[in-house]
Amino acid sequence: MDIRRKMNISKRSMRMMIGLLWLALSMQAMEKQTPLVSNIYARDYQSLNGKWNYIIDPLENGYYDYRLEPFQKSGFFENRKMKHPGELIEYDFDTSPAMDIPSDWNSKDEKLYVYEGTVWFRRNFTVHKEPGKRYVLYFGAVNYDTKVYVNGKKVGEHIGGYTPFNFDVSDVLNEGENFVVLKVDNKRHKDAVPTVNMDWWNYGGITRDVLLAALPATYVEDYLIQLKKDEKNTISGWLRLNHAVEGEKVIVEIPGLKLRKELVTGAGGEVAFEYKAKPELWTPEDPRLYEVQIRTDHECIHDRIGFRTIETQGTSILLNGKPVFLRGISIHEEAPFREGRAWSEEDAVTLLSWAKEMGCNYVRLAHYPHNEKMVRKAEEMGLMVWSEIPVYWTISWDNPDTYQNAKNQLHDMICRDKNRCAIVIWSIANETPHGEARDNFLRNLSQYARSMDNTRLISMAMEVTKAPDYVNRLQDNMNEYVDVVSFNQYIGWYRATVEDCKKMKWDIPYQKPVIISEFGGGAQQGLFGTKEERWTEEYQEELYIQNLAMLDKIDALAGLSPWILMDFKSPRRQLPGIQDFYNRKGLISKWGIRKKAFYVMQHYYENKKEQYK
Ligand code: GCB
Repeated sequence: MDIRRKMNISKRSMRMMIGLLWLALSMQAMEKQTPLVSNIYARDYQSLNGKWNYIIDPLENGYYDYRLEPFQKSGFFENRKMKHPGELIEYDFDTSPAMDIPSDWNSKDEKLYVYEGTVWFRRNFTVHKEPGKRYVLYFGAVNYDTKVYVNGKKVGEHIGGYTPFNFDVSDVLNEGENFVVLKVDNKRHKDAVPTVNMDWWNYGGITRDVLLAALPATYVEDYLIQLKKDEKNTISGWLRLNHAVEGEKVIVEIPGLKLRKELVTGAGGEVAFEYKAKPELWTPEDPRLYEVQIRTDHECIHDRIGFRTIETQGTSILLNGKPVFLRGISIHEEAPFREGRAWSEEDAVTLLSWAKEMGCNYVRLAHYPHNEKMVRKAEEMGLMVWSEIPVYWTISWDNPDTYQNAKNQLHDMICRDKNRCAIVIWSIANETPHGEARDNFLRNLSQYARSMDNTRLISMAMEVTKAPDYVNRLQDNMNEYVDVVSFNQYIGWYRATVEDCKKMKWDIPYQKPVIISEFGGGAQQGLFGTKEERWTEEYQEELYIQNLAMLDKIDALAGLSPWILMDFKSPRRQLPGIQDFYNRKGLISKWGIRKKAFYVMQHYYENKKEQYK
């Protein structure tokens, strides 16, 4: 007997059920996030940066109806237009203001300066579809919770403000005119990553590039090319196509090494390879990058890849087998010379040139993955990189969704940047409160990072505790799961006095290299006085002099990244006339003026460079 009769369902309802099931399945298929396309800038793409119209929607009126049910139809994602004068439509992208993208909305519209909520964005664009091509819509980053619609259809969503994501939109693109609508929500949540509490501006919006890539039906989705672990004379790697095509021919060529390999993909659309080679190794002094080409019958991807080894031995960090001191500085993704988020190559060059001028060979990109241009520029300029996920302060350690979120961000950070030899450290957390749930969370993250990449070092910014007799003790169960023990300390600013630095001792019971991931204090650039007066350049200068002398007593000291290169916006910093919503611990002002302490660091690094020659 037919199942319909058995369950007493009419033919009509049966048809409706099948229809709904089909709709649900196809929506699911449509919304599936496409695995990240590696090295997107080397693909054939059109930029969707530029003017996007936007609608501020604090009540999420464009998403929910008046019963707070999500709209199936009639949401702002439909981008509707009046068809006759009697029609009621209470929004209009065409007559709404426009914003330059990439940007953060806080610095673009006064009304949005401290706004946290939903803003809708829309951009029209034209595509001349080439037969057989796949079209992938790529976002460098959007903060924080994003829903993406193309021509009124939802193509997917993404959580997290600092990592890239993309969707295959081929099936919803029209020949000719199209529109893309984003619902972007930057409200903070206790269970989010980062959580509600942080010391930087929660810049909302489409903060990095938007690209529409036109890819061949079968394309190289991802690849890795690097020195094989523990072997300086072997380059190894793998690549993967976007689907499981067996027998696809791929050529990987490194002309500078006269290497050319013809490969054939296996059943999973993947292939691994190894070359015997003797590349000149990448160093901060000579940041050699090799042109790499990956060719199939349908595409040619260019990359520039450097080769180096990074490891620890006892309390030393070895770069290419030689001890190196990480002469660093911490940097936020904060724009120099204007308000807002940094995102462009020009921003990257400005910030990194300042680091170079200070004598750095290393930068800590805090507290989240920075944009890809920043990492690539650092690599070209000879700066090693610490890259970090925003597992910051008091995360919801017990919540499995929070863990999954942190893990996704870790995954996407490593996935995007695994070919960047400049990155030497993946950092999984910053200043997190001790406890069993936190230990489990971080142990799992560390193991996951290692399973994805066993060639780099793992660290996290820990904290020291105050013990009697001016002893500072580092005690953290996570020591087992990091290669480098790093910690932040603010003696002379939040704790003790600058004078006390002279008496401080260290108790660090781990046989691992130590990086001081943060130290520092605030000064308002141009405010001069005595070294006893807070906020003066002299106070900050003296704090740096005494901290450096104090930190140099740590036997295992292998690097520093003082807090911070440039002043940055933070709602936690309210002191009128001094802070005005800026964290003033920068060694350089927002307007590019070096404070006195900048030169203290510069001098210290000159000496360190000599010592490690
Ligand atoms: C820290 C945090 C950093 C803050 C800094 C400060 O320990 O890691 O995000 O901005 O202190 O200025 O207090």
